Order: sequence, then structure tokens, then C-alpha cells
Amino acid sequence: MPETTEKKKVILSAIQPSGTITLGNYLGALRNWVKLQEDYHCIFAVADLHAITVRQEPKTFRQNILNAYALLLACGIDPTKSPVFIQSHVHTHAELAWLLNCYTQFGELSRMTQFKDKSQKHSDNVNAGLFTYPTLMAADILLYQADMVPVGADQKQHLEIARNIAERFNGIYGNTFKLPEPYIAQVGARVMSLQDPTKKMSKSDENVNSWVAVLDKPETIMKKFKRAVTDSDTVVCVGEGKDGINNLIGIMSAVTGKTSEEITAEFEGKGYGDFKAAVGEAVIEELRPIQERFNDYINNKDYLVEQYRKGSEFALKLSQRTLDKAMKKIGFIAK
Ligand code: AQP
Repeated sequence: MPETTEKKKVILSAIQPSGTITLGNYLGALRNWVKLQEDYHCIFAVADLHAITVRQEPKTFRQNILNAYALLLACGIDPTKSPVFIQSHVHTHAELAWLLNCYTQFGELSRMTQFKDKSQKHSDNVNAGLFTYPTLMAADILLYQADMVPVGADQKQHLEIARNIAERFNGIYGNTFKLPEPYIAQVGARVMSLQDPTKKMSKSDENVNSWVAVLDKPETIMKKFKRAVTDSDTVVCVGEGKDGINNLIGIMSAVTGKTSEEITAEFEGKGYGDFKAAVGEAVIEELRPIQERFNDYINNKDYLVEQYRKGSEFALKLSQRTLDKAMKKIGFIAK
């Protein structure tokens, strides 16, 4: 476990096991999280409580939670340096979320675009959890007095509301929660769907060709890239109305480190077909070592159990302090 005596800034990052982890999650989040471990005091979580805002099939859900955990390690997160825990194992999250619900207004939750999107997508299951998702996310962050939270563009609104709730609480009771700042990564900020490049690549998208999973087999990855939606132009370059190609160039650039100009020069005179195959090949090579490490971890369940138990022990100790402080300020009686 990390030494908490050093004054490194605290960063809290979490991923939902709501499906199989995608290339979008990897390039936009996981890969950057690995680098953060050097300079920050990082805490990672598999946010399984969040995932049930959408109906999960129990057996698949169980596997997705463990897979997400193993994948975090396979991507390079070192649990001996940065605690990695499973959210439902640390009861303070659900408890603080309830308290924060009582300091959050109906109106501000109604304005969340993710709620609007997801309630449209799952109109048969617009549950209260989907609505109060941001207060649970606020609890996740505020419990650890996090200085920063890496967020994609899609999650900025949720961080904003976490800050508003914290500010409101602090305003009533005095300083209780640290106000977290967004940490925006430079590379791979947004990977778009391969089938509708105006939408972000999402692991819960029912169209399996719209996303590439980090654990997809090489031939599946290649097939998905070859089927990627592009446009009627033929030149591999960034341009308006070329959302599909822009996305593929973004992915190629994130994976190889080449600029879009270098990529355009490399593919001069070649068609989209050649380019799509090259992107597929580059992604396959990027993911190959991760898949190998993932297979080692997932076949070593004892190690995973040992690590997630240590992670939750650490997380509980740290988060309990904040929960106790908040409860005392509200006026609850200590046990
Ligand atoms: N397409 C993306 N491009 C870049 N970053 C992305 N992230 C997600 N999709 C992309 C980032 O991954 C981190 C973990 O995401 P999450 O699992 O907590 O939730 P999410 O953003 O809702 O991810 P999904 O894949 O879209 O899940 P579902 O389909 O369940 O809603 C976050 O940092 C996120 O920004």
C-alpha cells in the first residue's frame, strides 16, 4: 500500500463493469491512469454499484467485475503502489451517497445529460438509481478527499455536480469535503463509435461492431475496423464531415504516437481499405501484451482476491474517516 505520509495529490479513478471494457475506456482512461501512478497518490475502483443502474445478467455481471479488476492490473496498474478496490466491498460509498442525496436537488439531477440519454435508451427501466447516479459518484470522490478526478468530456457534468454538492455541504457545516478538480488527459480524450462516429464508443452499446473490446480476439478487432463507417471521400486526412476517418486517425495517433499529418503523409495514394487494416493491425499489437497479462491474472484468482481484499481494507479505512466526519457534522450520534 502507498505511503500516505508523502504529500502527493490524491487522484480517484473508477470504471464501471457494465460490459466488456472498450478501446475507448483504454485510450481515454486506463492507459492514462497507469502513467498517473508515478506522480500522484492514485486510488482505483471497479464501480460495480454504478453498473446496476442498467439491468445486468448476474453471471455475466460477476465475470465482468472480475475481468475489469484483472484488466486494470493487466494495463499496468500496480496494486502494491495504488490500491484497487471493488466499490460494493466498501460500504461507506452507499452510505455517503444516501447522505448526499439529501443535499442534492431534484432539479440539478434532472439536468444531467447522461440521465436524459440513458433514460431514453432504457425507457423500460428509468429507475431512481439512474437518476441519483451523480450523488453516488460524488460520494466515491469526496470520501477520499480527492484532489483530482480524471474525466472524459462525458463525465465533466458529474464532476461539476460533485463539486456543487460538496460546496453546499461545506457551506452549511464548515469544511468537510475537498473540492475535486477535473484532470483532463491530453491523448485519446474521446474515441467514437465505429458504426456511428458522432457518438462516443460505449461498452453498453448493443451494436457489437460499434466498439472494440480490449479483450477482443485479433481477427474480431480486424473485422470491426474493416467494417468501420467512413465517408465517400478517399483521402486519409482530418476533415469536416469525415467523422469516421477523423476517429480512425485519432485512434491511430493515440496508439502509434504519430501526428495526424504524419499519418496522412504515410497513407498518401492509399485508400480507406488499407488505412482501416493498418489501424486494426496497430490496435491488435497495442492490445496483445495486455491480453497476455490479462490471461495470467484471470487464471490466478487467489491473487486477485488477495489484492481486492487489501484494496478494500485500505479504502474502507480512509473513507470511514470522511464518512464519520460528515455524520458528526450533520448531528448523528457516534456509535
Ligand atoms: N469512448 C470513450 N473515449 C474516451 N474515454 C472514454 N471513457 C468511456 N468511454 C470513452 C472513459 O472511461 C472511463 C471509465 O468509464 P465508465 O465505465 O466509468 O463510464 P462511461 O464513461 O459511461 O463508459 P462507457 O463505456 O460509455 O460505459 P456505459 O456504456 O456503461 O455507459 C471514464 O473516464 C470515461 O470518461
